[in-house]
Amino acid sequence: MKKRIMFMLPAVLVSLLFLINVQSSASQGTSTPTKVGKGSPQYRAIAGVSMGGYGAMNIGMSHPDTFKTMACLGGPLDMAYLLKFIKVDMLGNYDNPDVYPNRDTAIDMVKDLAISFGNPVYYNPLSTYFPPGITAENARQPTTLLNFKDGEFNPDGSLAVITYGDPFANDWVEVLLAVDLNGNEKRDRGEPIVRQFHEPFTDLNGNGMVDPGEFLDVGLDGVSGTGDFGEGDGLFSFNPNHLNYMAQDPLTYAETMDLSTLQGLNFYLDAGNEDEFQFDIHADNFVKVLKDRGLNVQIEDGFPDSFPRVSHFDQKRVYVKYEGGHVGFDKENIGKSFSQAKRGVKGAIVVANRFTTLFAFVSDHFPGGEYGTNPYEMYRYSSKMGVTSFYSPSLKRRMKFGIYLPPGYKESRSTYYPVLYLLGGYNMSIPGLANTYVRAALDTLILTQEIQKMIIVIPDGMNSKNGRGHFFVNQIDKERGDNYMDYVSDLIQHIDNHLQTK
Ligand SMILES: [Ca+2]
Ligand SMILES: [Ca+2]
Ligand SMILES: [Ca+2]
Ligand SMILES: [Ca+2]
Repeated sequence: MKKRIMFMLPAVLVSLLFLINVQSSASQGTSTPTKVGKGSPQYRAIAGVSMGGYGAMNIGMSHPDTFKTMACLGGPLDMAYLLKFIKVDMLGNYDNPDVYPNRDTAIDMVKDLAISFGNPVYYNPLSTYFPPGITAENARQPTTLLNFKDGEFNPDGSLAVITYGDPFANDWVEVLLAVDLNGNEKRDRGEPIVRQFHEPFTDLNGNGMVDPGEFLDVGLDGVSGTGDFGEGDGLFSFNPNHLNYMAQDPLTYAETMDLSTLQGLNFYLDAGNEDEFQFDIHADNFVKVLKDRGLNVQIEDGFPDSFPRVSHFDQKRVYVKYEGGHVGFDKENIGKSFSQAKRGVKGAIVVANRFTTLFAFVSDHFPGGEYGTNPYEMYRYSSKMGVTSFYSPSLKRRMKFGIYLPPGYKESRSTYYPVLYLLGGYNMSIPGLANTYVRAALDTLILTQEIQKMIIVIPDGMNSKNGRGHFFVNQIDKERGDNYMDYVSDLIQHIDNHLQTK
């Protein structure tokens, strides 16, 4: 059924349409749909890249009655591992960052994680955002905290602990504190970041867990006699903000979800074997949980077919490990990557492989469907791609979203389509996905019958209060954030109310 042809530039594509014998959809669109305008889980998919990959899996796995197919392209799936990464790899190696894309963005991400889930590094009973001793009044100016004890760097409290700017002096970090070793009231290279994720422990028996006798019951500050959070309670204590991370953890959903529900879900994952955020380890850990629960997962080293050919899988659960890092998304424009892939740009080909495989997996797991189009339909009832808006009752304001309607959509009011919700990466704009290049790629995939006709909806991944990513959660900090998971729910309702969804 599925033919293979090259991706072509849109103008070339149009002229070739008349030469290619394509299947007409006219005879397929007449069947009576069983469900109208309500949406049905087997005809809904949610997928995303990087931050949006997390959002897709977090929303999808917490709403298995809404989505049956979900996909994560190189995103966080294991929040415990994400916390470890922040503590050890990011903050523990602060002045030798190997973190893509740069320090500025990495710090913004920590801020946005703090807005979304609470500050991962410190516990402050007075604020989910600021470290202890810091308020909105002193966060954005030179502030020195005296007698701030820390078992790792300042056990007797004799050193000053300070606010600081990074990468520039006036670019206030707000959510982190540094130890001012040389007492000059600013952070110099090599001066450590205070990290109070949990009580000190040593994994003496090497089992990767905290066992009795392996931790010091001295509180999060790591110093005995201060009476801080967790001290002397007989338990291994960690920053209570971490509970908010673990409450929205795809890996925990996979561990705890009813087995028959989990079995019913279709998962597609990919990750680069050199991912700078180590999201490949997240995917490995997620797959291990699925396997531990007795579920088969097909694992591929590399894409079986490479752009312009498209990989297809019959299996319910697939994980593709591709060669490379957290590639492509610094461009923040997937459409341009499709364009570059046609010219043979190597990194862009990886991006194109990742998205064509995603689209094909989603399509192959929607039952039935309309494949193919024809020249008349593509002219008379051409596909649409654009950015529009709707009123979100949860956020009490109009919100943007991107939308793709397949060729032929406008031809009949009684033809119904499955929907893919596609969530972008951190700081990726809606037009980075909803643009003419992506539209041309989707049209071609439909024309060549690699994918069925579907509606694609692209929610807004930006927190309107700061113009940065929001992780598609109901953010814990209502002053700096908002209920973006509820926004996605509102959007689904809007789409089902106003579009011809299966
Ligand atoms: Ca200093
Ligand atoms: Ca242990
Ligand atoms: Ca203590
Ligand atoms: Ca304790």
